[in-house]
Amino acid sequence: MKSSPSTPTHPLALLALDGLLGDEEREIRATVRAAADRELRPHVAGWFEKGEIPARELARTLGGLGVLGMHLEGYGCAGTSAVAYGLACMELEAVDSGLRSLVSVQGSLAMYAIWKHGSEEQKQRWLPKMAAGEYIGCFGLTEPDAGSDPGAMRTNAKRDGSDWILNGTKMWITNGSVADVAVVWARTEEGVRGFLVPAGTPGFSAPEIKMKLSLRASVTAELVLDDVRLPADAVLPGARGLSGPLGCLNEARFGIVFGALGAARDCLETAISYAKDRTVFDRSLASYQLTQQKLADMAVELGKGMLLALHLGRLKDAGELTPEQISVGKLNNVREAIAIARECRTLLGANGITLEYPVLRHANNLESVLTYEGTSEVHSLVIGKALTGEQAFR
Ligand code: TGC
Ligand code: FAD
Repeated sequence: MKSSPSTPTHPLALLALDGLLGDEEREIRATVRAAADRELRPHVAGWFEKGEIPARELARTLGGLGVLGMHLEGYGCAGTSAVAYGLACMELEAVDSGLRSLVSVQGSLAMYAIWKHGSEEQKQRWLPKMAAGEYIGCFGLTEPDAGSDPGAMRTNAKRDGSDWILNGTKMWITNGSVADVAVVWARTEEGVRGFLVPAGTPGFSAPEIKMKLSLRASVTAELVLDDVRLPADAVLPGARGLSGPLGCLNEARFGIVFGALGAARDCLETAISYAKDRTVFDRSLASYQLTQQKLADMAVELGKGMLLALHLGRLKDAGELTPEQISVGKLNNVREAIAIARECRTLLGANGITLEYPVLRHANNLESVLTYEGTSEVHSLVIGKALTGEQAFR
């Protein structure tokens, strides 16, 4: 005789992980989740289908919510813990990786670069309005022929009197065509340096990249710099060498460690609910052992990923997090999130391929997440170098 079903446990409640969060962290998470469910989730499938987002309106909404540069201190930023920032990323990515991308690039890349390396004047000029979502920023590191190896960049800046002249092309730049300011990394006689390029500067253009099958609810653009003349005060005074941009990547990669789990959680919640409702061969799909094996494996990976994210977050809040540890988190959590999204898709059968359900949208988005902010191969090599002391990049 079959026993009657008991009350289901949420996958993340299985390990009672909420007990590891502080009250303020739980409150921030609840606020972001409620706002995301109210203002973003109802529209996201439509944005994805059209391949268009109302970027300005979204930036203001996210600024109003306080998530833009939320882990930074001063200049209109909230100064929250790293864990709180991670949880916000998770809630945003539970809606769509593209929305978390907007926030990552604005707060952890463009704002962080200015906050960390900018002059006081640059910080006052850009940060408060970026925190409010009135200005949008982008971060141009990748080039058509220099992605995993940014040290091979060709974009260059040459001095002309006290001015700088920039030439080159950046590729795959999130927020690029809607940005008010682009943080552009260029080769100079003094090594790699960062420049603030305001939109509308003569010689600067940002054509949007279309026909994407992933991150369709996100703006991606090329940045073209054709003899762009910038004044002396456009350079970020605090950044010299490749460690400048790579240090910014640590911030955004950390957000992804949490964010990717949001997408995975949304897929798993959807799959569990679907499996309980769907009847196959006269019984609920959820009642079959093969289904439960899939769900159990996914819940275990989601819980392990969450433990890892929280551990890294606590290390970051203690000022002890290393780039190699971030690589462990980014590699594992994105790899598991994409595996979960793909497995959930199988449980939804044909319904899984539509935008009626979020799973294939998440899986497609996670293809980008697997590649950007350091590909899974790059993070494996970072970990391999830490383990052996030998670099295998070149
Ligand atoms: P290498 O010789 O190892 O290092 C050059 C200098 O940089 C320092 N460094 C770091 N500093 C801070 N944080 C890190 N994670 C760092 N990694 C290296 C290093 O100490 C050295 O400093 P110094 O003072 O001695 O000069 O550099 P390499 O050329 O061998 O490259 C290493 C490698 C492959 C790990 C690195 O280039 C890399 O991470 N490649 C991946 C590139 C990448 O992730 N690009 C992302 C672009 S932005 C983006 O994708 C945004 S997506 C949108 C979104 O986030 O939503
Ligand atoms: P490549 O570097 O050409 O890599 C191709 C393949 O080779 C990968 O599998 C890679 O892992 C592998 N590979 C590379 N080196 C090695 C090696 N040494 N050993 C073994 N295998 C190797 N960049 C920005 O600067 N700013 C942004 O805002 C931004 N937003 C993005 C948004 C989207 C939607 C996407 C898809 C990308 C974005 N990027 C951005 C670019 C992203 O960071 C790069 O795509 C990424 O760093 C990989 O570079 P690549 O695409 O040139 O691939």
